[in-house]
Order: sequence, then C-alpha cells, then structure tokens
Amino acid sequence: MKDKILAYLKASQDHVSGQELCERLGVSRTAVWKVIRQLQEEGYQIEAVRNRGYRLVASGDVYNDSEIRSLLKTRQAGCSLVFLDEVDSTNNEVKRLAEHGAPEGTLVVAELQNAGKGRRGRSWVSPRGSGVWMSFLLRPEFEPYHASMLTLVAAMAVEEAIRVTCGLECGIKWPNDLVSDGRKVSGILTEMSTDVDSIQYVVVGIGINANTDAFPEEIRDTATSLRLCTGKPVNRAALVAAVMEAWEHYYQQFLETLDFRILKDAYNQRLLNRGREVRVLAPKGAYTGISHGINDAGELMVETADGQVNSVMSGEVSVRGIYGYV
Ligand code: BT5
Repeated sequence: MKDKILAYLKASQDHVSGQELCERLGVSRTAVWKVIRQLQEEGYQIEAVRNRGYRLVASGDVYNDSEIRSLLKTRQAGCSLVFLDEVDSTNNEVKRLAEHGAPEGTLVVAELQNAGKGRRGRSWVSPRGSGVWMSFLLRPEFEPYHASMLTLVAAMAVEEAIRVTCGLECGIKWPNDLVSDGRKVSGILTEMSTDVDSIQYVVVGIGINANTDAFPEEIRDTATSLRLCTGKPVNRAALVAAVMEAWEHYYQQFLETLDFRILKDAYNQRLLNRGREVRVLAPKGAYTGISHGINDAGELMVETADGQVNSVMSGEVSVRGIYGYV
C-alpha cells in the first residue's frame, strides 16, 4: 500500500484527498493516515491540508525500497528489489539469494556495507548515508568467457547514469573504474559462479561515492565523490534507478553480438587511458605501452615500443596511468 500511495502522490501535481486514496485502495482513512506518517518519518515532505488532502512537496535524498521502486523504469533489471540497512557486501547478499533461486534482475541495495569488496581481496570503503552500494543478479545463457565484458557494460551504464542524474561527465578507466578530476568516483566488481562450462550466475556490484565529503587516509588522494565534483547533493534513489535503466539498454546491445562490436566506439570515447602511455601489471612482469582503446572482445590494446600490440584481458592485469591516478 505504501508503494501505491507514494505513486499516487508522485503522479499528482495537486493535493490528493484522503477520501480518494481510501476509495482507490479500498482501505480506511486511518490506514491512509498511518502510511502518510510513515512516509514523513522516512523523510518525504508531505503537506497535509484540511479539506484538500495530501501533496508531496519533496523527496530529498529519501533512500529506501519504495522510493527506488517508484523511480525504476526498467522491464526486468531490478524486478525484485531488496533494500538493506546494513550488510557485509551487496555482492555476497546477491550470491546468497542466487543460491536460493532468485530470478535474473534481482537487485540488492544497502545503506552500509561492513565488508565491502574490491577486486582480488581488496576492500571497498562503504559508509552509511553517502554512497550507492548496489549489486544485481544475471543468469546469462552465454559461455563464461563472455562474462569479463559485463564489467565494461556496467561501466558504460554507470557513466551514463551519472551524466543523466548529476550532469557530470566521468571518464572510464579500463576496466572497472569511473574517474572524475583524476580521482575514483566509482568501482565495479563482477563475480561469477560457473559449472563445468556454463554460467550458473553472475553478480555485478557497483559502488558510487555519491554524497561522500571525506575519505579515510588511505584513499584520500585517489577518491572523490559526485557531490565533491559538482557541488550539488545527489539523489541516490534516482541514481540507482538510472543505473538500472542504462544497464538494461547497454546489456541489450551487448546481447545482440555477445561482444563489444556495437558498443566499442562509445566506450572508447569515454576511455581515459586511450592514446596514453599506460603501465600494464601483468602476472609475468610489468611493461609500458601506448593504449589504443578496446577491441571487439573488450580487451585493451596496448602497443609496446617494438611495435607489438598486446590484447590485455580484464581480470588479468591492472593498468595504471604513468602520470597520476588515471
Ligand atoms: C573496485 O575494486 O573498484 C570494485 C569496487 C566495487 C564496490 C561495489 S559496492 C557494491 C558491491 N558490493 C561489494 O562488496 N563490492 C561492490 P578495485 O579496482 O580492486 O579497487 C579497490 C581499491 O579502490 C581499494 O584498494 C582502494 O584503494 C580503493 N577504494 C576503496 N574504497 C573506495 C571508495 N569508496 N572510493 C574510491 N576508492 C576506493
């Protein structure tokens, strides 16, 4: 009922009378009033005027399942939404749900992660009240080797969502970072569970520093947030909904060819380490070269001094700019 009342209030420019809400939902006036109180406690500014009814004045940064659901415009992504106050890691939670048969599109969002994860055992700083920590479930039918490209698809979706909701143009640092002012705004962690040669499920986890205004010592020089970059507060629920919408769009394009043929040009336009000298930290040793952007397989093409072009697979190496973080 809360979702429905919120939807009515959002859809109406003017006041909605208590009587109208009672009739539409088939409940008592007291029941409506209780839900309005609950919404107000969650942070919605709802004006109540005698003889006219209720009007939603502002949603601010209300961040909960009803708010996200009311903004989602996707067909499947986010079809089942779990919002948690605290969790170890939203990726872990999606995995647990996946093991119990959760459907593709299941989305988990948390206010706080007490064990947020980066790649290869690194940790992800995920405090309460300021960031977007979200993960969603895929059950793709393609073969496992295509899955490394999903991180790149997600990076495109996050870039677009940030541009649409905050007006900020971030760059992509291959394979999994979004960068603004030379600092990391967002990171992506894709994890996969496979049988012998098929995918059981994939979890795509996205962390975005939205309204963070201070970072711990160890990442102070390399991290930033959307609010620090734009000077404006971010509506996190709108950002989550925009990420899911952009994801659905780009994932659909990816599924057409199961590679980056269609998305490559757009990706390369947003790629920061393109035409620049990069250092590839390969398992067999580090080397430097000029990055020429990604190929159809989503691999970064790096030309070494002897003219040889290596295709670097994501997951295999880290790429750091020679100068600064990018
Ligand atoms: C990543 O790893 O960038 C992947 C981050 C994915 C986080 C999301 S949040 C929702 C979901 N649930 C999870 O548990 N994870 C995902 P990597 O490229 O390995 O970068 C990790 C490094 O980034 C750390 O070692 C720090 O140096 C730095 N870092 C940690 N927290 C950060 C933050 N909040 N902002 C910017 N940099 C950070």
